[in-house]
Amino acid sequence: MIIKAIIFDVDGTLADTEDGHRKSFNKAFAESGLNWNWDVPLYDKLLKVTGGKERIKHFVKTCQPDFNMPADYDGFVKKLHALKTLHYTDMLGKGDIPLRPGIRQLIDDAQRNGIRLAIATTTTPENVTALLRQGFGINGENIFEVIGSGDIVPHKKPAPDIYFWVLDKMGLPATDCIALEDSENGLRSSLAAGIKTFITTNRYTSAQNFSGAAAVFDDLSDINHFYHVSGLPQSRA
Ligand code: XBP
Ligand code: MG
Repeated sequence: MIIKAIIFDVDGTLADTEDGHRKSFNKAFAESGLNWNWDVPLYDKLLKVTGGKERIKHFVKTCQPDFNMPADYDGFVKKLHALKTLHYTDMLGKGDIPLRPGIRQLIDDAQRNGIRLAIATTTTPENVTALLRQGFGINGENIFEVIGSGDIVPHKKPAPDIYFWVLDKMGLPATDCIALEDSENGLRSSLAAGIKTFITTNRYTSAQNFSGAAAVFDDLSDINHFYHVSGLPQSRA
């Protein structure tokens, strides 16, 4: 297989973002007068639901049986989530969440080798923009020829929709691409789209089930090992 494109997940893959998301949710709850607090063990469980708005609704359903739902519940969740996004992008803008080891090098090498780059994520588009600008500079978004994010597809990961959307925009078959993911939900999504997938784990995902992955790594700090295992060309001088 000659790899023509790499499709990247964002949260947990490009950067270790989930704790930043968690703290931003908590800030939005406090500012909205809600006494909800998502600690690490709870967030670990809530992460099985992808998408922030969907996660808030799942939390209300499973952990807040006495919550007095406002008449416009969807509007309430949307507003709460928009506040969370403000806090999260502010955190990214301050440079509090760096890229994970090896990511910068992988992207530089891929560009040098003519490998196409794309993103497939469930996170909100503003979050992707803020992360890419912080991690790769003001033109960070231009590195990726296709960015699939947020509510652009009807079903978020583990459904394959976002990967199908990205493949369609790139005009490539799944067999020409590899995906890089950090979570079981992400892996189920990319595999269901027929894409060979590599995993880098983090504190929230390391105990998850990665059956079907091409290989699992702690991170990409040994980038040449990753190139060897994945079949990507080695760095050029
Ligand atoms: C991770 C997610 C996201 C973030 C929160 O997705 O599930 O929902 O936790 O982001 P991925 P939002 O790893 O596919 O990027 O609050 O913007 O949804
Ligand atoms: Mg992820």
